[in-house]
Amino acid sequence: MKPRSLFAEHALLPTGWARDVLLSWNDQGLITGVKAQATCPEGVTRATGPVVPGMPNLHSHAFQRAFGGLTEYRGAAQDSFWSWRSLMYGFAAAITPEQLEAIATGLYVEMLEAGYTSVCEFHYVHHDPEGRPYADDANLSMCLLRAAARAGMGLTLLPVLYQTSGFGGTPPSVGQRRFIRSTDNMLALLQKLKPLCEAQGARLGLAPHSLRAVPPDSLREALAGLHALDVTAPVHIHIAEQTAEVDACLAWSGQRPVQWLLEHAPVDARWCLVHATHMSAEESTRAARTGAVAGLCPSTEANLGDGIFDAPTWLQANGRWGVGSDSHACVNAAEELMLLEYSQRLATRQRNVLASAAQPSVATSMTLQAVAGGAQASARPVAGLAVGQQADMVVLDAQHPLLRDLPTPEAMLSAHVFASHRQSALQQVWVAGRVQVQSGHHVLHDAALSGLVAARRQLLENTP
Ligand code: NGQ
Ligand code: ZN
Repeated sequence: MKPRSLFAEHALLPTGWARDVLLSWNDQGLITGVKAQATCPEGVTRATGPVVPGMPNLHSHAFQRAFGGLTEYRGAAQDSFWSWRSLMYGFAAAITPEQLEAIATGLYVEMLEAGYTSVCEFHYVHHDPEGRPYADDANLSMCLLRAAARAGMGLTLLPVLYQTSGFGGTPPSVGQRRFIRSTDNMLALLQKLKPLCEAQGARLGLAPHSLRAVPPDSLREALAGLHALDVTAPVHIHIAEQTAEVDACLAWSGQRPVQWLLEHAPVDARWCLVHATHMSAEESTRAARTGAVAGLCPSTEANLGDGIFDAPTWLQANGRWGVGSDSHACVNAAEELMLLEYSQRLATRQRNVLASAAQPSVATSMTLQAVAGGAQASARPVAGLAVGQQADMVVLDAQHPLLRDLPTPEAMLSAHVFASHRQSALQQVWVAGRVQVQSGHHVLHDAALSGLVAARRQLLENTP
C-alpha cells in the first residue's frame, strides 16, 4: 500500500518550524492534514531528518543542460551573453525530439535529486531544424510532458511565443527559425495541449519570450487568447536581463522594458518576470506591487554575466520571488538560494540580506519565500506543507556529518544551504505523496543519466 502520511519531528510549515508534525494526504497526493504537537501513530513512517517543502523550479530550458560546461571559453576578444547565445543557437538548431526527451528526462531526475519537485518549462524550440512544423505540431512539447511523467516531476508547460529578432519587428534570424509561431498558431497549440497537460496534472501557461521577440499587438492578442482558454493561466516573460536589451528598448519606445511592460500589459499575480535584473527603484517598486513574481536564476545570471538583482528594493515593496535553474549551469535548489544571498552580500556588503525580522534565519526565510513565489509562478498547488497543497517534501539527512547533532532544524537547513555539498544532505524527496528519491538516488538515476549522456554525444556530433 502507498503511504498516506509521514511523521516529522521537525517540519517547515508556511508559518515557520513546527514540532512533531503528522502530515497526511489523499489519493491525489494533496495534503489533508498538518497536525503539530502530534504523537506518531503506530505504523506511520518517521522522517529521518527535518522535513522542508519541495522547491518549485520556476524557469527551465531543458535542452540547455546538454551543453553545460561547453561554453566556458573565450571565443572573441570579449565574451558576453550575446556570444553565448550564438553558441546556444547551434545546439538548439541541431537537437532532435528523441534527444530532447532523453535530455529532459535526465535533467528532471537530477532536479529531483537536488530538491526540486516541480518545474516551469519555458519551451521555445517548436519546429524541425528547417523551421517546418512537425507532423504533430505539439511533438516537442509532448517530449517534455513525457519526460516529466517518467521522472515523476511536476510540470508547468509554457510554450513560448517568438516572432521577431529585436524591438520594432525586425525579422527573425535563421538561427531562430525553429522558434517562430504566429499568434493564431500558438493559440491552436495551446488548445491542443490543454487536455494533454490536464491528463497528467501538468499546468499550461504561455511565455511571450521577451519584448524583443514579441511585438505589442501579438502580446495583446496572445494574452487575450490564453486567458479566454484559462483565466488563471500563468504568463512568464524574460525581462530586462541584459543592459543592451534595456538600451534597445529605450531607443525603440523611450521606456525601459519593465516600465514599458507595466504600462502596456495587464501585469498581475499570474505573471512571472524572469530575471528582471535591470530595474530602476521605481520600476521595481511598481512591479512588486502588481503581485507578479520575480523569477530569479542566480547561477545562470552569474554564468551569463547579466548583473545583480536588487533584492532589498524588491523586498521593501513586499515583492514575491522564486528561483529557476534556467540554462542549468547549476542544478540544485539550495545552491540557487546560496548564490542569490551571496550576490546580495557582495553588492551590499551586508550579511543575511534575505532574512527578515519575522524570520531571522536566512535559509529558512529564503526557502519559504522561494517556495511561495515558485508555487505562484507555477500555478500549481505546490506552496508547501499546508492543507490543499501537494505533498511535495524534502527530508534532510540528520545523520549527515554537517547536520548531525546541530541544536535546531534551522541550523540544519542553514548547514544544508551554506555548509554542506548541498545535494549530499538530502535523504528523501517526495512528489505528491510518493517517494521519488531515496538516500539521495532516484530509481531512474542510472537509466536517465545514461540516456542524457548518449543524447548529448549524438547532439555534439551534429553541432558545428
Ligand atoms: C533563452 N536565455 O531563451 O534561452 C535565453 C537566451 C535570448 C536566457 N535569457 C536567448 N538566459 O534571451 O534571446
Ligand atoms: Zn530563460
